[in-house]
Amino acid sequence: MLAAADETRPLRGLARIMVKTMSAAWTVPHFGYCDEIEMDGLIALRDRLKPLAASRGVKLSYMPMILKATSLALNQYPDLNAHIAADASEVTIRGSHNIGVAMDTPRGLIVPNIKDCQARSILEIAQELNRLQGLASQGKLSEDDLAGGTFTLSNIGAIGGTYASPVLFVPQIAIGAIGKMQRVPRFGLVTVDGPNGTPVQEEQVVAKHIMRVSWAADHRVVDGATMARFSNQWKAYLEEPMSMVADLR
Ligand code: CAO
Repeated sequence: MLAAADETRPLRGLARIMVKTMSAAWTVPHFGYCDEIEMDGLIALRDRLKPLAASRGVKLSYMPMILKATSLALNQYPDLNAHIAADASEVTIRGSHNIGVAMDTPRGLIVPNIKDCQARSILEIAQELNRLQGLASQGKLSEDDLAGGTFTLSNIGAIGGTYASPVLFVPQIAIGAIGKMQRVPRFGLVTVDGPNGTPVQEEQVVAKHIMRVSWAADHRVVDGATMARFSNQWKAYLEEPMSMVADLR
């Protein structure tokens, strides 16, 4: 078969914006940090909340709960919800948690943000995510939907893959990429009958739902220890979702 003719395409519109933003991001010294999260508790919570969400006309994926956990963790690590000045002379800690969600659309990558996640319930976040997803798929997001993001999550696992190396969305200083949730073997404690018929706990290989997260942060202003502590808190919320209730305001 003959090779097809070469084709040169101009980079315009969203593609042009991606050239500019990603080139700017690559000048920032950043570091990566990964961890894995056991999602069985969150799966059970979503199963319970899904009918309630549906009765209010809301489609509930895992993202709204992940976004709420992010906002609750940012309450404890507010320095990560920040913008850095172009000349790196100052950092502005942002009061609102306007968390961007990277979206794969027919026109390319676009990152609208959910305003004030700190003040929204999980179902309100879900409702807003539904709205943004609907507009993004039709190419109808407003400038306001796209402006003012303070932190970003990219659920690349919705398409596939476990780890990623996300690129900062400057002037934001941190971003997280979420991998595909998978059922995999892990060690866990199982209750079995002991010698006298009394229940005892035994370590066995058990099935767990695992989701990986890959964070990237601007190493000029964020140190690895802060990112690790933030990630630990975020992981704790997702693995024990009832703990989110304790910190809701
Ligand atoms: N692991 C397992 N299942 C996942 C998943 C994951 N990481 N992410 C989504 N799913 C599931 C959802 O729970 C949903 O299942 P149900 O039908 O049972 O509810 C289904 O897949 C479809 O989810 P969705 O994609 O419609 O919704 P979402 O809220 O999870 O994600 C969005 C929304 C916009 C983040 C996603 O659609 C998307 O566009 N992801 C791609 C992001 C991207 O391109 N990042 C790269 C940026 S750098 O170039």
